[in-house]
Amino acid sequence: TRPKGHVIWLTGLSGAGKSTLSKYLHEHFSQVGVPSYQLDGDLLRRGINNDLGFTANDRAENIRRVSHIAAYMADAGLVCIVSCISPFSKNRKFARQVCADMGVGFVEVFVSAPLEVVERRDVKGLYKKARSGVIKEFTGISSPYEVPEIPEMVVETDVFNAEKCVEQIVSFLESEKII
Ligand code: GGZ
Repeated sequence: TRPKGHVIWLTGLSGAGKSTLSKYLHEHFSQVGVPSYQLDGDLLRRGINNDLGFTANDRAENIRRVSHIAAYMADAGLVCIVSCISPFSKNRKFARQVCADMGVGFVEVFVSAPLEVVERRDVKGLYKKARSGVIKEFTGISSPYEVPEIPEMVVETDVFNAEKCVEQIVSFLESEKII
C-alpha cells in the first residue's frame, strides 16, 4: 500500500527560493484539494526552535525536530512541505530515515542556485553580513553546504522561474502517483 502522507523536503542555500516554492506548492495543493502544511526553517526558528543557533550541532537538532514533526504530519495524512537549508547530508539522511520508520513518503528536492547568484540577489542582506563577519557560520560562506548526491529531484531556480519549478515538482509528484 502507498504511504498516505508525504514529506516534500526542500533543501538548498539561503535565498535559493525554498520558501517561495513551498508557498506556491501549498497553494497548488489547496487548489487541487490535497491537504498540505508548510514547515519553514526560518519561521520555526522563531518558535519551537528559538533555542537553536547555527553550529553543526544546533542545525542537526533543528533538522531532528523538524523531521519528527514532518513525519507526524504526514502520518496524519498531510503533504508536509519542509523548507530548511539542511546543509548536511547526514541530517537529511536522518530525516529520510525518520519518514521511512513512520511509513510515510519522502521526496528530497534540491533547490539549486549557484552561490554567486544567491549572493548577488542577497534579498535579506545576509550574505553581505556573512562576508563582513557580522553573521558567523553562514551557509555557503563560512559553513558548508553539502550538495545532495541522490535527491529525488533537482530544480534550478537560477534557470527557471518559480512557477516553472513548481510545475516540475508537481509533474514529478503526479508521475510518482504521490498526488
Ligand atoms: C544559514 C542563516 C544563518 C546562518 C541566519 N546560516 O534564507 P533565510 O535566512 O530567510 O532562512 C535562513 C534561515 C536558516 O534556517 P534553517 O533552519 O533553514 O537552517 S538549517 O537547516 O541549516 O538549520 C537564513 C537564516 O536562517 N540564517 N543565520 N548562519 N542561515
